[in-house]
Amino acid sequence: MDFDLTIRHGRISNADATFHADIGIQGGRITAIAPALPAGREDVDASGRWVLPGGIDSHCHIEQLSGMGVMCADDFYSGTVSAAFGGTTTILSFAAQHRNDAIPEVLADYHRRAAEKAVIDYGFHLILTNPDETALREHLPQAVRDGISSLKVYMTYDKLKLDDYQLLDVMATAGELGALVMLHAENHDMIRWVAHRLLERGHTAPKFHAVAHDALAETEATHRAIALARLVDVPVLIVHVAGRETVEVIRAARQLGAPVLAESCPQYLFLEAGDSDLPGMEGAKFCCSPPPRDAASQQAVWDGLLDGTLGVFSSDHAPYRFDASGKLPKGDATTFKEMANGVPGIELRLPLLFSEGVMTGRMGIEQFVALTATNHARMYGLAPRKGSIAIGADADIALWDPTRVVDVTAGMLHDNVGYTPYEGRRITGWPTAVYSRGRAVVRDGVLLASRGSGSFVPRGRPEPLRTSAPSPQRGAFSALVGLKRAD
Ligand code: DUC
Ligand code: ZN
Ligand code: ZN
Ligand code: ZN
Repeated sequence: MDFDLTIRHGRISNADATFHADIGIQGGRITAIAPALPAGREDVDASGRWVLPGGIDSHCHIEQLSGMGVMCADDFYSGTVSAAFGGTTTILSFAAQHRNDAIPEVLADYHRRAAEKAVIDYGFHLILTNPDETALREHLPQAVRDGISSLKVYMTYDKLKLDDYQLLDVMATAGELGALVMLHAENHDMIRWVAHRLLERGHTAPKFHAVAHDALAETEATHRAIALARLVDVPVLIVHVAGRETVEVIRAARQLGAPVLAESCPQYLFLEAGDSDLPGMEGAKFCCSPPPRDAASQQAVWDGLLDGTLGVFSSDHAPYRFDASGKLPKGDATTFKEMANGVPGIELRLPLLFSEGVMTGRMGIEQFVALTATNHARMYGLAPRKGSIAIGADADIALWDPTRVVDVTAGMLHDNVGYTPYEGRRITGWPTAVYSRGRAVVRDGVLLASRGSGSFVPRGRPEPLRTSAPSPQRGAFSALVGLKRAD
């Protein structure tokens, strides 16, 4: 046994167990886990540290043009550096098709930019806005063969939205290909109608964003998305769940056996609609879609994460600077309808949940690992290579100091946003060393990895699509309408 790296005397937690052991790493992979391994060429003493699988952030926007044409503030360098400082070792960000873009070119462009800059491993979900025959019959199958086994579609935004007919086409095709469909579920016309009435009456301030995106718009669209998925019997994943009723709709559907998965994010636990009620444009720092809601919704999101209704906790990092290049295209004259949508969170995602979930006793460390790493790996086809500390897996590991207390300031973060909606918050527990495939990326607050040292991770079939047999009730229907599924 000749290890490149050993991490010894730590307390290891996976999604299913916690134990004391040493970890031996060779060639970027974990090759031994045992009580007393000999020291490797590099030997890390993890006494007093919690040794966890590196986080997987399966929802972040990096170096992406938004639907409204605004470029994110983080490129693949700052975005992945910031992720790594927060204990994350793999990101799945979006490769966005805008309506006239050819998908192969979109993907090639994201591949090129990420390969040059990323410091941790990455993959992409395709944002599909034009599901025509070529996209569905040629480009999507090719993308799946190339390891991009998930896509995101939108039910709102003029430039992104698909109608229900198109959503069914996408879901049916995804079922055939073994790709997972992620849905941004909000009712477009409800938002449009309310926003129009608000603006007509001069209600333009950031705080009206949450009024325009009423919780009912989210609940209705989620219910509809689930009905569409049940019709074609194809798993879907509802992203960024914010509202109490939405959690209830998803829980009820899952109890019926519907193939629905769901995600939530820090902003729905730690922010609320009232945070955007500030003088001037300040409130825009707290605006994302769907918007954070009220205390009852925060509690419902906690409950959903704890009972498995919400299986993944991602950042939805949508980084825009607080100026005309980002959040405020018209400066102080920007209406809530014109603001760039989204809040940063790629670096604080794990520390916030560690502090408020694990350190308060709300959630066990194993559930933390499941929600922040293991479930992402399973749902998005990264397992068994990523998401757990196991022999044969990539050595993507974070060492956490549960006693470290940090008071958050925007200045201490490594993104390129310039503000954080979590300014001033006290966090207990922090990742002090982060390894990606056995390379130290961050140690004691110092970046050790170089630009472009991260790699693209081709993904296999997401687990929900591997395990779900067609439901018997829908078998005859599927035959009649010619639904096929990947085998
Ligand atoms: N949807 C996202 O997924 N992220 C940011 C904003 C949005 O509408
Ligand atoms: Zn030991
Ligand atoms: Zn979205
Ligand atoms: Zn997003």
